[in-house]
Amino acid sequence: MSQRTLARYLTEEQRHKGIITNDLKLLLEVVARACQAISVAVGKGALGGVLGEAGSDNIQGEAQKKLDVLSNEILLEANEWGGHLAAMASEEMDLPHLVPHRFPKGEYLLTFDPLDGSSNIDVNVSIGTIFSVLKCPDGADLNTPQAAEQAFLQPGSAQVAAGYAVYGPTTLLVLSVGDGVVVFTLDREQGQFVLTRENVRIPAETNEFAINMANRRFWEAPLRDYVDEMQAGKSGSLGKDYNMRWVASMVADVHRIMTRGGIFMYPLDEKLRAKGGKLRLLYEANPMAFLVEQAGGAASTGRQRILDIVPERLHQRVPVILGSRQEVERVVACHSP
Ligand code: AHM
Ligand code: MG
Repeated sequence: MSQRTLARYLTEEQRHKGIITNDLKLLLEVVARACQAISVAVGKGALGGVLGEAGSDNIQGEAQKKLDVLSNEILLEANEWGGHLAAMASEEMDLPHLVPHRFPKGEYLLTFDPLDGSSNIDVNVSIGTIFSVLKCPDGADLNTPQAAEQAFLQPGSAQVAAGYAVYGPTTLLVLSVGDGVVVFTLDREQGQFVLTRENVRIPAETNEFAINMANRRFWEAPLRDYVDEMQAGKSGSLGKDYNMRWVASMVADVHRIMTRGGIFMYPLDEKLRAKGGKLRLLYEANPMAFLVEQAGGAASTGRQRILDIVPERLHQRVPVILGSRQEVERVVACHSP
């Protein structure tokens, strides 16, 4: 049988299941092309002059890397002319980016973290792009970037598609249009994404956890209790040993969980209390929670299902605990009074 490319997968989803519209198909193909372009830039590294600091800060007060800025520009330019979008929002921009008047407007909203895992760019460790697609509400005010922010403030359960690209030894695109999770591998010679895994399922049980242990002294007591139990291993109440991994690129840590299970945690801690968490709801937590649930896993703040949160701000942050269902349920149980 011939290879199933991304274009073919999307066409078949549309034809047989009627899940996606023409515009959504176009949008996802354009996002995938942008990820290919980012993958090329990432692959050139020092030879392409793309490593190092950009010399600017984003809205979150984080120093931007050259690749953060370049990836953001690639996604904006690729998506603004196609007529499928009403507006875009990104980790790297204070306010939404409106589709310029010279182009037609469509019915979708796109949010993205153009280059996730920025601290790993210069050390040649896997990084990625995370994106989420929402429907633009009828009658939304898109006259100014400030007014447009309101249209994005929808719970993650309203996402119509979400995905991430991982720029690692291979470039992968992991996607859900609400019909399970599929994985495409970039065929660099042919320049297209080819379906290499279908019906991704996250095992319900695991013995692997991912958390930045350096923050342990700042965690809340329930989280500390939960991690202590895992560290006690065979000699503790769980009766099994656990292993720990922390790449510090959410895309890579989540992809490991998509491949062999595990639990990923960026919890609330004393340092982060005023901000609400480290990871951003609209373009990190929500798309990853959508994908993880579509693969049979769970995603919670510890106290609430992530996809149920009604956002109050574009760059809102949340605690994130996601992965193998049984482990996430145990963390939630630790947080219950
Ligand atoms: P970024 O989007 O600016 O790269 O930040 C998000 C990243 C996640 O990919 C990762 O899980 C986390 O920050 C790592 O944080 P830390 O360096 O505190 O371990
Ligand atoms: Mg990020």
